[in-house]
Amino acid sequence: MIIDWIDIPKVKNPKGNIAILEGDTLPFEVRRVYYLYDVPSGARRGGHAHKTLQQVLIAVSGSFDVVLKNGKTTQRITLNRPDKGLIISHNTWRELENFSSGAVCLVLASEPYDETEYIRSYKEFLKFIS
Ligand code: T46
Repeated sequence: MIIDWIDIPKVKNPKGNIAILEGDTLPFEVRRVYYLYDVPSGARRGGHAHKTLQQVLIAVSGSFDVVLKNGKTTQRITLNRPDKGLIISHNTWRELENFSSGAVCLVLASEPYDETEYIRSYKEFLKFIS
């Protein structure tokens, strides 16, 4: 099983909800935050793995699909709830697609950006994890 979730604690209110990420809600210390937005319909993101980076993806608005591969199993999941975080550990190939209009993918990452830590070829990925 590749898919692993975090239920993000929230304070519900008829005037609107608050989802809170603090303390040990996440399985790692957050060292970078970024988000994908204005993704055109039909665009595909990802298509790579990380050697060490861990991330949590949250659909803070709209929806999109994430395909995860570990070399043995492929799983597809739709992210469409701002109170659910998808944990993607290192050594996991990810592809993001089917972004709805207005979708925002918030990403909490365990490390600063480092291009040398990406594996952008699926062939290399299979070699790396074998
Ligand atoms: C991931 C998915 C969900 C930076 O300069 N700093 C950054 O922190 C990031 C994330 C990207 N960039 C640069 C590197 C490329 O020149 O932005 C450009 C686009 O990056 P990339 O093609 O990697 O974007 P995505 O959406 O395919 O992937 C990103 C993350 O890179 C990746 O770790 O898991 O979002």
